[in-house]
Amino acid sequence: MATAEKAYYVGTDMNCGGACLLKVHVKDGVITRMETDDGDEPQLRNCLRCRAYRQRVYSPDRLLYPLKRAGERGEGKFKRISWGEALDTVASQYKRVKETYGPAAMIYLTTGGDIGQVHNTRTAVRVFCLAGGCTLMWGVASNEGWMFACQATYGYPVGNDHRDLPNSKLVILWAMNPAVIIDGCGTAYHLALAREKGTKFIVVDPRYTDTAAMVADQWIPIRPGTDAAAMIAMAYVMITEDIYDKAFIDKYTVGFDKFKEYVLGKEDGVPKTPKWAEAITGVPARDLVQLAREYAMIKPAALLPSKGPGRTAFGEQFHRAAFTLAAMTGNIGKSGGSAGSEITQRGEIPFAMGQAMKTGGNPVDAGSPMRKDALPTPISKGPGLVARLHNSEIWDAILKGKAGGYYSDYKMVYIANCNYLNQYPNVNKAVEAMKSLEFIAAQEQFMTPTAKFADIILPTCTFLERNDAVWGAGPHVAYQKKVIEPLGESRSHLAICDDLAARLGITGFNDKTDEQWLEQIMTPCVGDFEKFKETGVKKYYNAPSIPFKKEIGDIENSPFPTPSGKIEIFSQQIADMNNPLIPPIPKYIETWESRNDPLAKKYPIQMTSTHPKRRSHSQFDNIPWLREVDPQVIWLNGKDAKARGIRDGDLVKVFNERGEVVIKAKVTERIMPGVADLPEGAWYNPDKAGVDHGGCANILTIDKRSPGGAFTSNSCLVQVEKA
Ligand SMILES: Nc1nc2c(c(=O)[nH]1)N[C@H]1C(S)=C(S)[C@@H](COP(=O)(O)OP(=O)(O)OC[C@H]3O[C@@H](n4cnc5c(=O)[nH]c(N)nc54)[C@H](O)[C@@H]3O)O[C@H]1N2
Ligand SMILES: Nc1nc2c(c(=O)[nH]1)N[C@H]1C(S)=C(S)[C@@H](COP(=O)(O)OP(=O)(O)OC[C@H]3O[C@@H](n4cnc5c(=O)[nH]c(N)nc54)[C@H](O)[C@@H]3O)O[C@H]1N2
Ligand SMILES: [Mo]
Repeated sequence: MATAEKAYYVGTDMNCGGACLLKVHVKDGVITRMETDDGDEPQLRNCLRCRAYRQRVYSPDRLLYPLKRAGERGEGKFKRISWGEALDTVASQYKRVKETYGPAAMIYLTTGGDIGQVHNTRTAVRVFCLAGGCTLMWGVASNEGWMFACQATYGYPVGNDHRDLPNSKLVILWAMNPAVIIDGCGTAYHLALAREKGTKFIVVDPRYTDTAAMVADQWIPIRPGTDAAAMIAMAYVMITEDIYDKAFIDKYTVGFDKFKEYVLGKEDGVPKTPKWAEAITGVPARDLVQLAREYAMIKPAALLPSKGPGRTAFGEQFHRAAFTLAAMTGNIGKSGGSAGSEITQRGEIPFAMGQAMKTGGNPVDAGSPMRKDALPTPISKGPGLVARLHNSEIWDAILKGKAGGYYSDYKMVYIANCNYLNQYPNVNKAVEAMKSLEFIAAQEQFMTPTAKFADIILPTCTFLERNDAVWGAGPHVAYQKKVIEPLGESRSHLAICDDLAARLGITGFNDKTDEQWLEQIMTPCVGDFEKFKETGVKKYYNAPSIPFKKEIGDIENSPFPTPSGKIEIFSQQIADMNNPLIPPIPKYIETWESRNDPLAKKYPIQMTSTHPKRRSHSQFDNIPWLREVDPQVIWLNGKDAKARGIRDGDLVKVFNERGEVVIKAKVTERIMPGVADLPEGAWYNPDKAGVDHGGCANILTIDKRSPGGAFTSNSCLVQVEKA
């Protein structure tokens, strides 16, 4: 007998940082339609991606059965097998690799992925740690530069709470684009509230973003990778016009004098004037002067840097410079101000949400020394280990191993929750590396460009097919109800890991059901777990948290957790690294592949790869509704297009020494001349000659990390020609 349709509120989970709320209608075990939060304000409304999620769940391309490779790596030919055979193969390959080459020869590849408490990327880490160890990664693609800068300057990373934005008189969105980048559900809404209150908005970005269109009073286009120069010139204006907050600098910071010497040119003979910065950044000196004056004199003001400019060579310097300006204007620890952080504040939700099941120590990490170029702080302990591979260097490490100076030779990878080949730089090198491995296993929902290289594919279900919980920047926590049964034979992360653990001889891996875990984790934060399950969400209405309010309120008793106890504009810890490419004060260092690089003669266009509106990275690339809304194109300025005889909608070749992409051009004045943008995440789709027709940006990006660990995808020179 047919049952009535029911609707459930479900927190979402797909690597965009949103954790927004879906209203999912279900009838007879089938999702019939999807809406969004229509409950209490502030509503946690979904964007286009979540609203199209039904097409993702029921996509004809979903992987429903375990698969075994039946053709060449990358060819995409597979044969259906049983779960028993799939997991036996993975377990026996891990044991073989560990016994033959040592546990470091197995790399666990993952990105942040899901943010669920029970089903997440840490679950498989725990399996391999308990089974003898594996190589783990460092260098978070999102924001390693920011984290490095936070550790050095403040002692720990902390994000802003978007609910405080309407208290700002001036907001400088330094490449921040919350109208598209949901990272913190509700940020765009709070920008709109601020705008209504009369807050002034300035956007600094090579592109006129959707957010600029929504709120900006002024758009300042800037060349990629040059932001630190602009900020240092702003410091020059504030110092020479004597408009910075000296009392704040004296009380809360160390090392400003050394920075001042550099800014005024006493250190290197080059005064960092607005004219100096104009030549580097392309921003007229008068605009930099005005920006500096406004930021110094309109109070309180929030300079909000996004992660995008940090994803460049020497991206650490951008964040260190932003923090220094926040200190010079005395905006740290104050309502309406900002420490120059991202909008990621979930920290002061009044509960401690545990990580379901601790990871346990990794025997490979335990045997490893520290890198010389890591900060000796607790946060960097993992990333600082020599045994860890930087995300940008993974393909090189696989191809070269110990002979190339890496910690081990690498023979096997286990991939969960990421589309690694597509999402990390230098795809052509990735293809070569993946072909060279002895064994590859992938947990996937779709036949992604990465999954095509796997020997065994373990089909994973979506968040609508298992129980979990997520937290978000509302701030809120949301329940993820299993609204339908897993499709086909797909399974949840934890279910896969349970079976794999058993095959690897691990006892006591998991003694609870998903519900028991959730009850244990969630009860302390939501109180009534049953009610939480029923309503699907709990929103918190505590006062907005202000990063570093405690330290600024009482520095004597609440010092910053830095060696000096203060905000470190000069960092002795960095000085001790003795690396001129990681200077102890924020400096402008010209990036590789800048417009002055000799390579620019051949490849004169600076290419960025921004995060796309219609995808969360590569997720949703195959969803028809979304392809229609926002086709993959490369943005090109009219001046550059005209010089090349390219018209809007023409197919163009985008290439450099690493590879070639053929894609449609969008000719627009919304991007500055000399810069092109190919949004990241489109699926690699090569022809026989290896030319990509999918629009995958990482065909072109360089696999080289910044000295402090930043991902450098926005430092990339290309040439564009009519195809
Ligand atoms: N829709 C959507 N939202 C997402 C994601 C997604 O894939 N899709 N991914 C999520 C994740 S994991 C992350 S890490 C965040 C990323 O969030 P962001 O890093 O903020 O996003 P991006 O679009 O890469 O970059 C933001 C802006 O930086 C500009 N930009 C690039 N290089 C430079 C530069 O050198 N200088 C300056 N001034 N601007 C520059 C770009 O033009 C772009 O408008 O987004 C999250 N949210
Ligand atoms: N050129 C360039 N490259 C970039 C960036 C850039 O700005 N420019 N940004 C970088 C950044 S910040 C990031 S965070 C990375 C992201 O890189 P990835 O994390 O690799 O990107 P996703 O496309 O989100 O890949 C997630 C994959 O996991 C699969 N999956 C398996 N199990 C599950 C599950 O249970 N749930 C979900 N939701 N998915 C599952 C999905 O189907 C999908 O294929 O990309 C980086 N790459
Ligand atoms: Mo990210």
